[in-house]
Amino acid sequence: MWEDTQIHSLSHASLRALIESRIPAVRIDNFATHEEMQRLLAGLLEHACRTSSIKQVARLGISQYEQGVRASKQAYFALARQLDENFSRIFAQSFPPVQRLIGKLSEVGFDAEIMSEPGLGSYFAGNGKLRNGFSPIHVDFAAQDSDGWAIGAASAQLAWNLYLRVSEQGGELLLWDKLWSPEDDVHQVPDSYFYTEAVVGGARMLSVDVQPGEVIIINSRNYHAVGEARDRLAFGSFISAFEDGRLRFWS
Ligand SMILES: O=C(O)CCC(=O)C(=O)O
Repeated sequence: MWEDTQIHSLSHASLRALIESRIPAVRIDNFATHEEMQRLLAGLLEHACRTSSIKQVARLGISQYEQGVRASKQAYFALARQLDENFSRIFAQSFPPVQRLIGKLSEVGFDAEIMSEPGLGSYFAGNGKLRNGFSPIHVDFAAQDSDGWAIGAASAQLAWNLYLRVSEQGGELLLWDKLWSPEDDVHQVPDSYFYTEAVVGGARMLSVDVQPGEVIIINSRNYHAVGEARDRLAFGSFISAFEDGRLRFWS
């Protein structure tokens, strides 16, 4: 349960509290300059491969669930190698957001790096998400669906987003003080990863107006949603937290 409803600045203690779901979110202001963000945004829109899970979100990149769990591990890691090349070029013309965040987590005392799978190499980490519409209530927690993948052994999962372009209206990030547990699945909408509002009935909710240039990190096992948005572009990935303290990035 949250100890307060504040968004905390990044420190070892705040990130630890987020991993334990004791606070709703951690914010890093001024993560990138306007110029860096414009270049990243342009590079992603022009050069990144596009995939999607729902029509409201064009994913500029790939996802372990869509291209991995629903296809195969081999397919995901083969794509990951292609995208590493594609994205290195985009980052060379803008800046490397994943490595910048890894640096910031290391500075506050975490063992942070990109996730790897024994025998298959590094996961892909860092997608653009171009949103037109809303994302209903959901969680992102690999232990739910990733048996046989190293991320399935994580004890907690975070999601971070750098907001490159925000919606003129709406597009708020909605967070609930409730963690997913298996018995919640009676509220899951059939054939989707969304849940009906009954799943968060009675839980505290925080609405966050996201700002361009900031990074917000959430515990993605907490129920969350995004309000109706136009042309909202966020860039981010998941971070698995393991019992031994390792933080590992992947998408
Ligand atoms: O874009 C956001 O603010 C959060 C998006 C989201 O649902 C997620 O990262 O899982």
